[in-house]
This record gives sequence, C-alpha cells and structure tokens, in this order.
Amino acid sequence: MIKSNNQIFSEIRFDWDRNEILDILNMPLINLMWESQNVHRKFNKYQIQLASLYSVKTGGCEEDCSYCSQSIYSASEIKSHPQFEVEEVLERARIAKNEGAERFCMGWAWREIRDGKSFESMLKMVKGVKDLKMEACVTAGMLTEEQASKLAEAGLTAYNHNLDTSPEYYQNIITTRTYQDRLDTIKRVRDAGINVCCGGIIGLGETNGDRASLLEVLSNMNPHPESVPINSLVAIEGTGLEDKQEVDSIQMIRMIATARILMPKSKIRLSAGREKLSKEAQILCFQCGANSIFYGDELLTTSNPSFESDRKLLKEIGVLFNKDFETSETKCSSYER
Ligand code: SAM
Ligand code: DTB
Ligand code: SF4
Repeated sequence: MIKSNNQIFSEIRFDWDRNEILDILNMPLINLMWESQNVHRKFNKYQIQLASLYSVKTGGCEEDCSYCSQSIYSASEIKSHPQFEVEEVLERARIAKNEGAERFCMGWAWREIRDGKSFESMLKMVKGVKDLKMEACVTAGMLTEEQASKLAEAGLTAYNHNLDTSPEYYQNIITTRTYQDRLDTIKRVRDAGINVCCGGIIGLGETNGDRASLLEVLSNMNPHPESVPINSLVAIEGTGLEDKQEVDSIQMIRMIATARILMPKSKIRLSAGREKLSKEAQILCFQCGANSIFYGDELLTTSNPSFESDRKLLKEIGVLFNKDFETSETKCSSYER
C-alpha cells in the first residue's frame, strides 16, 4: 500500500503497474487530492488550455462503439451530415479563436481514413488551422503510415485516438476492432512525429480495476501521450449504453488525479460529461491536475457549457488561460505559485 506523505510521487515513470495504480485510485480522497496537487504544482502551472471541437463529418460510422450516437448500429436521432467544406471548417476555427480557443480539434465519424478527396480536404483544414496560429488536432479513426506522414507534413499538432477502456473490458464495448488496432494507429502517429492524444471514458460499466488497467497502458507509453482526455459517459438515447447510470463526480476527480500523478507533464483533459459536473466538482478536477477543457457549446453530437460560462468559471477560479486572449472580461489577477 502506498503511504501518503508529501513528495512520494516526484519522478516521471513509465513502469507503473496495475496494482500500484489501483492503490492510488482507491486512496482516501483527501490524500489523493493532496498528492495530485503536489505533482501538478511541481510540473505545471495552473493554466487551462481551451480546445474547441468541431464535427466535420457526423454519423454513419461503421464501428459499433456502444457509447456512440454516430455508429450505424445506434438508433440515436442525430443530425448526420457529410463532410463540411474546407472554408466552412476554417470559419468555425476563426470563431473559436476569437472566443479564446488555442487548439482546434476536428472529428470525422470514420472507422478509418481513406485516401481521396476527403483526405486531401483534411490536409487543407490542418494547414488552414495552423495558419491561424492555432494547434490542430484530428480524430478520424485508424490511419496508415503514409497518411500519418502526410498529416505530419501538413503540420498536424496531435491526433486523437482513444483506448476508451481496459484491454480486458474492451470487447464488451466495441467488437468491430481490437485494442491492438488502436495501439497500432497510435504507434503510427507517434512514429510520424505527431503528438498523441489518447485517453478514455469512465461510466461504461467498467470496474475500478479496468480504470487502473487503462491508466497502466497509457502511463507505460514512453513518452506518455502528450494529451490524455478523460471523458465521462454521456449516455445518449438510442445507443447501447443509454441506460447507464450517471458517473459520480468523485469518480471523475479520482480518475483525473490519478492520471495526473502517473503522467505528470501530460495535458489531462476534462472532456465529455462536464455539463453534468457542478462548478465545485470542476474546480476540484482543475485543482487535482486537469489542465484542458473542450470549450464551446457543442462536443460532437451533444452539448457542452457555453464559451461565456466557461470564461466566467475560469476567471472566478483564478486560473490562467490563453495569454493572447485577455480582455477585461477574462483577465484574472496574476497567479502566484
Ligand atoms: N471515429 C473516431 C474515433 O473513434 O477515434 C473519432 C471520433 S470518436 C466520437 C472520439 C472519441 O469520443 C471516442 O473515442 C470516445 O472516447 C469519445 N466519445 C464518443 N462518444 C462518447 C460519449 N457518448 N460519451 C463520452 N465519450 C464519448
Ligand atoms: C475526446 O476524448 N472526447 C471528445 C473528443 N475526444 C473527440 C468527444 C466527446 C464526444 C461526446 C459525445 C458526443 O458529443 O457525441
Ligand atoms: Fe465511429 Fe468513433 Fe463513434 Fe466509434 S466512437 S462509432 S469509431 S465515430
């Protein structure tokens, strides 16, 4: 059992094992919060990155991810649409930048990227977002080595490809691809020199052991994924998981705090499910190490807090965000460590 006194987690490691991680996840909350804050303060500033998300191609995906409204196997009523044009997407990126976003994430409901006109447009979108001096992130399913290197050449900052849950629980959630398929894509992304954005979802019916197991896979990657989104399930009507019970906010805090301890320098992204979290629960997530949010009133097919309410929240907490976006509305008193 890990003892809880200050500074026990002071190094960056890549050899965490599941039982050790489970001990951290299950620590008395008050100690877990203290330990994760210490790690966070040692390695990072209290600065939140604002990332806006835009669904470039919605619905009609051939995978059977049981949480997802965009799968052809779900009965969700969503507004499916084919891929938006390059200029429409870049206009959304400009709007997001004007609202203060630093990163623009683009999503395609695809099992895998196919070469052709759509892929060429994706490359133009990446270049266009980078020309706006924003970070560009894409999530579009599996990709080949050649596609990864073209995306790298276009300037892509990061590719998002989540593992979602533990290797053991995976086949309960998705049957149309394997865990190894996901790991292979992540390796191609890394080998092409693109940052890896890889995380998971809590609330799929997994145990705490599964959560530890997912974190084990992530924290044994060397280097750690530069970005780790932690989503809590949005139980969307029409999906296989529509009846799943809402995740308790304390579970989210534990998951974020543990991820912070294991991967001290990664961006830990407090992702889907934020609408269900109280202001106070979000504050605890930030305190324990979350340092990015999806910013803007839509995720992919579900809603998210508004730009304005998030700016108000961050200002109220006194954490820094986008240094290039300071107006009287957003300026916080300078933060001393
Ligand atoms: N098709 C691509 C893929 O799966 O990588 C990109 C889009 S997919 C919607 C991106 C990620 O969103 C998923 O891997 C999953 O982790 C997360 N996600 C999707 N639906 C969700 C939901 N209902 N609740 C929480 N997270 C969700
Ligand atoms: C991630 O980990 N979460 C985002 C982003 N990466 C692509 C997606 C959340 C989707 C939530 C459900 C929806 O809006 O459809
Ligand atoms: Fe397709 Fe991604 Fe949804 Fe799975 S999560 S069904 S791969 S869009």
